[in-house]
Amino acid sequence: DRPKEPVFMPKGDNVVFSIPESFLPDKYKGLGLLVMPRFGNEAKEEIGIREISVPPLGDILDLKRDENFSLFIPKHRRIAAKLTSIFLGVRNVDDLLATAAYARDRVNPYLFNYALSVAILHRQDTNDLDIPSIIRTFPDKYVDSKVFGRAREDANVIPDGYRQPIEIPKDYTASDLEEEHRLFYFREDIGLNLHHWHWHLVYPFEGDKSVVDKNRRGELFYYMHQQVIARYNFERLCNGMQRVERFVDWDSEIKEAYFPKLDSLVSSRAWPARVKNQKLQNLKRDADGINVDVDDLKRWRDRIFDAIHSGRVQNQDGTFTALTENGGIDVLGNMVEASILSPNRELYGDLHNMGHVLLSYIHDPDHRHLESFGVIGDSATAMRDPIFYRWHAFIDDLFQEYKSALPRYPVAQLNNPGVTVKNIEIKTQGSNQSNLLQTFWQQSDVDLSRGMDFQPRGSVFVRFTHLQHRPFTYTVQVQSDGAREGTCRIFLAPKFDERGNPWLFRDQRLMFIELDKFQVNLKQGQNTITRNSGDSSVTIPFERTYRDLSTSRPQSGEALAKFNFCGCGWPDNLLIPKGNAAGFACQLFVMISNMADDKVNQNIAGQCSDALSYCGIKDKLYPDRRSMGYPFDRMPRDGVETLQQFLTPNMRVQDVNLLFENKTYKPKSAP
Ligand code: CUO
Repeated sequence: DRPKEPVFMPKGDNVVFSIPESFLPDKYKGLGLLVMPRFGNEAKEEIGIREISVPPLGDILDLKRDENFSLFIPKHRRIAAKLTSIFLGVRNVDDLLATAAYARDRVNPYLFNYALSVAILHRQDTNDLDIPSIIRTFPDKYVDSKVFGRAREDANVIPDGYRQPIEIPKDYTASDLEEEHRLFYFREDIGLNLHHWHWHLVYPFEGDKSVVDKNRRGELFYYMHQQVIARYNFERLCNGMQRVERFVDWDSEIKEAYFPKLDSLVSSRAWPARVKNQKLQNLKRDADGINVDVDDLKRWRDRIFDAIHSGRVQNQDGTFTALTENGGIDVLGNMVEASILSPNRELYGDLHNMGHVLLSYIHDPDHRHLESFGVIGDSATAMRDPIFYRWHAFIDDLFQEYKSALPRYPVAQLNNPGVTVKNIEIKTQGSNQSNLLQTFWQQSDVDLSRGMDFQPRGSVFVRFTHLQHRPFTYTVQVQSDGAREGTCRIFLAPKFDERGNPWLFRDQRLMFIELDKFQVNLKQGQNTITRNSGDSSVTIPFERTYRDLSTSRPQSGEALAKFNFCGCGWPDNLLIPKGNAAGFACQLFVMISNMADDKVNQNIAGQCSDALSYCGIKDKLYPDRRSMGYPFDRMPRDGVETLQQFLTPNMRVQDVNLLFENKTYKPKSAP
């Protein structure tokens, strides 16, 4: 809480840390003895910090407290890995607390928050500890900077309990003159950006191998971001736009601009804008230790294409490893991102990460204006900028190039003999019409006060507007010739392309967004499977996205514990794309695959596993043996041109209408 206030000031619900005088930063030494007791009197609970000898922080302190921090910048990654290692290495929770208390007022607040969060996520003895959502600590990364002026005013003048929520207009970053602005509700969705931040927190690409080396993390990097692009394209079609154009010509001007309207409370600077028609330029920023050319990016890209086309990668020691049918995508994911698991960072470089960096410094490539990076340089804010999607569409295309070279799934790898899907139906709450999905605007309130330093205590709520859908239920009728286990896989895609023509399967397969995946136990004969949209394996509930910021706090211990992986998950409010006011034609796809080829034998009891599709399960194997994206991750077998031709009896498709109601519901009044 309150990242810039000294550690001895009360935090959270009036907890105060009593720290040894020797831990104080120099400017409070001596003075500390005078000010600490004063704040101690305000607090309800006092936590004593042990005086231990903390390892030297060294170059971790090179990043000043009022600078911005980005994991994409190699120097920042290195010091983040160092600080994380320090937090991971201390013997017990008491020492971790002491080390954190010592570091907190010395280290850059963003860096401190990141390293401590990763350590808490990965230490055994902090397994059950709740890491606060980043929007609580750094609300400035998520909401219009105008809010903070008003919030300060309110907090100083109006007593706690009488303050009204400050309303953020739903589209504050641009006007309708900008076509790309139609997608503001997706790009700037707070829950979406929180998901992305949390995903990268759970899957760091640098640091101790024990932290980075997770089951199928390279493949999950590919799949989670592939789904982001599929979902973004879906939204674009709903808005009468074309699919996003891959950013492939790196010498061309970038026509889309982005003006974030965010100010950093930590650095007291505005996040730089990206004006239109800029070109990538070579970076030479000595202060950041960055010296990278556009040509470096091109060489890495070409070598990666070579590896894809030759079906093997060259390791650091000169040997070669084949990109195998199932494991190849994992190697490639680590190589493209790139993580420390890349087989050869010298040769294949750091393509995806450095793309973020080059784009984020496009306004000041040689640091002559002493400007920091733009929003695409931070995983907490990157998804706001349209260029994020153009860059990731290029990255995804690399993976698709590899996937399209893989053997096609023969019928035997798709069908589930004896199992036939007979019917699918969607029922939306409050509607009598079958196979209708409905979306609308909803307002919600969050409390930002815990991220606002040196303000009077008490809550400061802001009210923001986001997309939402009515809850719905799937009912699937399945005929089985015996008792069988299977995996029910549910996807949705637009029925027509941007010109209104029916799709070729080879293109439509990339438009399918995963809605749910769960196990079913079939009995012999007729089976009726029902499933609620709120149980989706893709999403986490709204309350968990916002955690203790929401007015409706999750109160049970069960819900509060195990937040760690649980904070990762697609926001429930964006499960269903927006559709449009006339009704947008979609196809719902349901498949019951054969469990014999899906099953991963492990016990996941007690683990948070309800957003497993994009996030995996903490400390466990990815709970589905199939390639991620199955059955749409490969080109179709010979002779299959349409979705209908692709279907085997255990699959079925249902037309669904996606209707948007252009009405805004106040908090608690949602239908
Ligand atoms: Cu998630 Cu480019 O990887 O942002």
